[in-house]
Amino acid sequence: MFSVRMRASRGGKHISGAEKLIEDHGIPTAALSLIDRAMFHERGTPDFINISIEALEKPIKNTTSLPLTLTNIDNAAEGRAFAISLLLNLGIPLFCIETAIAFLEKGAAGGESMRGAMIMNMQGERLEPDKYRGIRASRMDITEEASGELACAIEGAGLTRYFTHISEALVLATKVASVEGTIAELCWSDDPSYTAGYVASKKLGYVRIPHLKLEEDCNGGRVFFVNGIDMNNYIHEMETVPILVNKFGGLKEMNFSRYTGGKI
Ligand code: PML
Ligand code: MG
Repeated sequence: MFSVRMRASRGGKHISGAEKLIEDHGIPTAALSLIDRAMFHERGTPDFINISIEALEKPIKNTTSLPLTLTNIDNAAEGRAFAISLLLNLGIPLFCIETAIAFLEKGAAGGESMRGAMIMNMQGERLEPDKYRGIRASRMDITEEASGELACAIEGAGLTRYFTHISEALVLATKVASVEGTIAELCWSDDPSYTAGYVASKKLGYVRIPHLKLEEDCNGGRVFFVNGIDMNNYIHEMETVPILVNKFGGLKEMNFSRYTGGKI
């Protein structure tokens, strides 16, 4: 198995990144499709594209994805309030949540979106060694079979056009939640036309929130809330231990009443 990874930037600023785990015969197709993604991205045309192709040295862990919960929240204010309530429920102090949200809002890489993620402890401190790059969860993918299960499930919910975003985010969140010391992840997209994000954790699964920011906003990203980690081990596992989602963890839907904000 090989890891094929792409990252694209312009003037040093992050545009996009994506990756696959693939057998050797699939490398050319995978690399071409990643170059295509890099070239035609709504965040801009890159002046730098890096493609890395590496044989995996470590054994691949097979895993079931986090269960996917869909919510019908239809505006960013309610989306943020719901995300905060989920994170509080997971025991993360409000101060940390608000600090993390403020960074994501203004661009955690000194006013720009980060390539990777912030790591935040329960004191609201950012622990990632490189505050510009962040930590990039890496070396992960989903099998054709699990991908088919996910596609079927979200088709029923009318979300097929968002398949790539959802699938890649679900795989990444599954890996992040599996690493010892992760309490939760909060993410919303940095693509200006894509307002969705999620709160994910081992305990609650992947809770998709269709609106966590306003359209046209280019700032977004990820924060991993952690407790009691050994930083070197944490980063090592997040960035290098390969994980393959070979089963979809199932779909739930959560409906909110538009008028009360309460769950119905
Ligand atoms: C991204 O693609 O930039 C992150 C997307 C997060 C939300 C994915 C979804 O569930 O729609
Ligand atoms: Mg993006």
